[in-house]
Amino acid sequence: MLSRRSLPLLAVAAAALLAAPAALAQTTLRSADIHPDGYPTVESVKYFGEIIEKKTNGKYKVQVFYAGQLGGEKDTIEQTRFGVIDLNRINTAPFNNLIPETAVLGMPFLFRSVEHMYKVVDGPIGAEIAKSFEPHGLVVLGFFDSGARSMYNSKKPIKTLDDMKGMKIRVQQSDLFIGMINALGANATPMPFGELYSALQTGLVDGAENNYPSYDSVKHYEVAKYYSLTEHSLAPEVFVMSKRSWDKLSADEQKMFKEAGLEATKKMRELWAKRDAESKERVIKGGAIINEVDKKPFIDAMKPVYDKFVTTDKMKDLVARIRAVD
Ligand code: GTR
Repeated sequence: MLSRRSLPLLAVAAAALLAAPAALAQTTLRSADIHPDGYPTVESVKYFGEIIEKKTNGKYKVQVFYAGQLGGEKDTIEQTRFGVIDLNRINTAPFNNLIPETAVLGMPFLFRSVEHMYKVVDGPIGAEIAKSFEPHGLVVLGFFDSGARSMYNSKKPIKTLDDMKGMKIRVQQSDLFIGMINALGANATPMPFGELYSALQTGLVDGAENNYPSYDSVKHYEVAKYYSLTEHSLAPEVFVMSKRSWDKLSADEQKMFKEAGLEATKKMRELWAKRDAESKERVIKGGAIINEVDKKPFIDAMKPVYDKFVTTDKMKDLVARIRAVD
């Protein structure tokens, strides 16, 4: 039976109920990726979302818009900076023109191995480069692996530097990548990844450069079967959050997001190693012809690229420090 004395208690309970929807209000964070569902980057950001949802008791959810549903990488950078997109998994290359420090990570033949790259991005240099995103409205939550980028084309195997002459090679929208390809004697054509299959098919370009999983996932090997192991750049992927969305989080939530970013990075690297091997097998089965390349002439041809793109003292210092990491 309700007594008079229970009434204030009921009022408190009713007020709590009314307040509850606001407290539990769910925010769905939108995340962009140009890769298809199932790709390691997409799966790792989904994993990030699962961690966040659990840790915030459902307050935040992440929805990954994969396969370029929100646009090409260059467009989504702008949308992320302005908070239209909350999260973005993207290669470091499309950031090069906006944030010069990121170009350091894509410099040709700079990293000696994937382990070297991990050591750099996981250490103080990575933290410093991550900081350079903030004045541009972005917070870095993790650097993901993107393997090594190699040349592929529809014409012939690239064995010597001479084979690059006159080739029309698609690159990411980054002056550094344009400079790299031109310095090899080819003609660089920047375009979004999503347009590349038909550009290869129609002969608008002869080739491109990428890792095995990207070459595989959108079946570029069907229209460009020569894959030559130049392994010229290890430019990693970066997982970023819009600073506008980040600033809406409490300090505790920001900590959770950073931790979840690290977990997603770990997950991505596991998934990547597996996918890299699977993709190599799949492209070979699909008709790709893979050849080794004597890298020395390619490395030598990159000297002017360093002179042209490593211009500030800060960048020179970063390159020297990266080389010194063992
Ligand atoms: C991939 C990378 C993408 C995109 C693509 C490209 O390796 O994962 O983010 O940069 O290359 O070449 O456009």
